Amino acid sequence: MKLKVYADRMSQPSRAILVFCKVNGIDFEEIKVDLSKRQHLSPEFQAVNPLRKVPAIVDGRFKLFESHAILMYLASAFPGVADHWYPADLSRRARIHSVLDWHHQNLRRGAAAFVLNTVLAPLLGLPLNQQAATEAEKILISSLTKIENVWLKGNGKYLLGGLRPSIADLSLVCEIMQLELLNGKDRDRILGPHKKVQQWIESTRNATRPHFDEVHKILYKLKTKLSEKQSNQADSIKVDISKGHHLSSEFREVNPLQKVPAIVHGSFNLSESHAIIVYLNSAFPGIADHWYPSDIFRRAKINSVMDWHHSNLRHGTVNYVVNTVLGPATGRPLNPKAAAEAEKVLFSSLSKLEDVWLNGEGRFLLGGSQPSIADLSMVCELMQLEVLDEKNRSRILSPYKKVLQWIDDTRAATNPHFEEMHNILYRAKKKFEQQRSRVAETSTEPSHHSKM
Ligand SMILES: N[C@@H](CCC(=O)N[C@@H](CS)C(=O)NCC(=O)O)C(=O)O
Repeated sequence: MKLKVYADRMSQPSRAILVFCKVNGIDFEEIKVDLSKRQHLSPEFQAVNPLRKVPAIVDGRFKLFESHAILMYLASAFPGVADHWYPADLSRRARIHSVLDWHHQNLRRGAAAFVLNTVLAPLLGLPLNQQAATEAEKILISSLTKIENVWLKGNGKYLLGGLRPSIADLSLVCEIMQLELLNGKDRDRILGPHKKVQQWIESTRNATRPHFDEVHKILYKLKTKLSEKQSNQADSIKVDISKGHHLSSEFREVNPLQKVPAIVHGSFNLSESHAIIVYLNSAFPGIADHWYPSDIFRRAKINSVMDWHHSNLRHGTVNYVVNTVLGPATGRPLNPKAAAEAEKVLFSSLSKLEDVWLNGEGRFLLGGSQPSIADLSMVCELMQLEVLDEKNRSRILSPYKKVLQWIDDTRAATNPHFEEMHNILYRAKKKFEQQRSRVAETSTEPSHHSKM
């Protein structure tokens, strides 16, 4: 009966076993145990490996798990495996055991935990853990340093000065290969200083080609997928208006109008938030249709609300908040007359929202059951009313029940990102509240200079 190898090619020790069998011409059947589908937890697989981990083998009636033990067994049980893989010489064999034992708690522990907590966790439905990643990075770098300075010391191409690879080279290199999944910056920081390690990876890959690359294909594919995802991610660059950063010559290169937001996508620059959101919708695949529907009529209605927004809701809200609270923070005095004008515009805009665009059954503007870019833009505008004192905010918003519900619905549909992005506003709200209560306290204290 053929040897059965139970493996998932996403697993480093599984890949080491598969490469070993292929390089040594061992006749085997690969049985995929898909970890992402939790097949390792099935009763069938549990009968093979009660620890429910891959890799595992069944050779006739003999079952075995733990990749290092499997490599030793295969090297001993199958004729035709060259001696360099697992030398008969007692002391060389013992040194190989020594590296393999060390590997579990060091290189493997560091590499697996680092990749899990910087890249893989979200794909497995787990949260990324920055603290675990930092810990793992220390173990990983210290392990690579040991490999470089202890086992790759000397002129040999492989561990322990070997001229040809052993099972220890294969196991450790397969472990390191998962670093391919990291972003370029992390990978360079971690592997860059270890020149001998880099050379050794190349030598091991070359010695086991084409099987090495074939078995690692799954990793290269995932790497491409992840780097496409990374290149779709936006870097947010802070332009601090309170420090006048928007007036700097660097930022003028990005947006000659000296306003935020602005984007740079490759060699393309764009300003004006509505134009930016419309562009992002078309330039990035995978954005759900409800944000900016492809239906020409729904799209036109969304454009119509967003055009109206500039001179109405935005105009009213921004001028009201600047002239009642925010002005001094950006070097502008409060202007009660401008505030009164703005308040009229704001009230009239809120009435229009309530009676025209939120009129009907839908939770969002224009009767939508899911938010569009118009909902997002306008709710974000209204959020700045948070910095008003609570009585004033409630005076302005509470007559508009549908508007209040719509703000909550848009927040819920975009959380946790909505809250994360508005944290700065909540902090400012607290600061202004404290300021107000300090002013209130001093104004109620009896004056010591009173002439009573
Ligand atoms: N020390 C074991 C490690 C095996 C192991 O951790 N396998 C992982 C895949 S890389 C696994 O099966 N994980 C499934 C789980 O833990 O639920 C070996 O070298 O074979």
